[in-house]
Amino acid sequence: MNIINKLSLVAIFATSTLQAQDPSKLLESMPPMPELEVQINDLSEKTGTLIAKGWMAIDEDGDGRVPMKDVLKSLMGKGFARVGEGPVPAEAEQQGGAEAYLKGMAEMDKTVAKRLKGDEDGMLGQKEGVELFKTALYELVIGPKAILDTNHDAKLSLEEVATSIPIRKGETPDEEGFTERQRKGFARQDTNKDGYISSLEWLDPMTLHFMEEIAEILAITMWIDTLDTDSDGAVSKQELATVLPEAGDNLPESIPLNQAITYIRSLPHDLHHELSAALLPTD
Ligand SMILES: [Ca+2]
Ligand SMILES: [Ca+2]
Ligand SMILES: [Ca+2]
Ligand SMILES: [Ca+2]
Repeated sequence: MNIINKLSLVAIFATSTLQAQDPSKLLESMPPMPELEVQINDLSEKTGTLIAKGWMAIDEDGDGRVPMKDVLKSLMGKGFARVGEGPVPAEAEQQGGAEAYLKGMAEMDKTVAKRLKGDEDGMLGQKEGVELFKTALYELVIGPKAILDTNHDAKLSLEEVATSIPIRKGETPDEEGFTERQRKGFARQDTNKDGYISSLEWLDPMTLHFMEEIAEILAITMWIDTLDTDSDGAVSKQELATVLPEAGDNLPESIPLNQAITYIRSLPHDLHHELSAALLPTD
């Protein structure tokens, strides 16, 4: 995913106006969407479980539940929700956006932290992980689409989508009243080209990918200190290579634990998968 898209997604996270709304209320006026619900449940189960596996890094008694405040403490000790120092993706550098990128990531972390909700005892477990992801999915992915569906038929027409892509200065609408940008924005989401963005197409793959990436990075960050076998406060290239023997030059010289999340974010995404497979508990 290119960095501009990533930053615009960060902006969506930081400015979501839906946070205070109950997403289920939003969908009450819609026809039932069983296929969409199945997809939402599957995605929430998969990604929510991944987040929860991260939390289990501090589950000393192994009962599958950990205090929310300890999760936050562990993450913040590794640079979470602070403007990081460390490597920045090449695209962000090239576009002069290193500072904006690091600030954007810190803002995004803060919105994730606000969404963390423990149970009545302030504990987090698999259930809370799934809930966290499902709520975020409704708020950030489904909700904004549902708002556009003014005739409540669970699909979006070009007219409905165009209202979210206002005409800019210098743009000339065609004879039907749509700009090229509106048509392109619509076409990108109408993946089966039937002229509507149906409810299953509301699950924008780019946003989903981004949300899964956030979950995976958080989970890895929770576990990363288990690789610091000599306890010097950093994970050296050699220590990393014990679980990623094939990665070679893709590995950083060292990951300082107090900035770990920034370093982990900068790794190529296939290394995230390899790291989470090596570090996280298996089912
Ligand atoms: Ca526990
Ligand atoms: Ca509609
Ligand atoms: Ca379609
Ligand atoms: Ca070390």
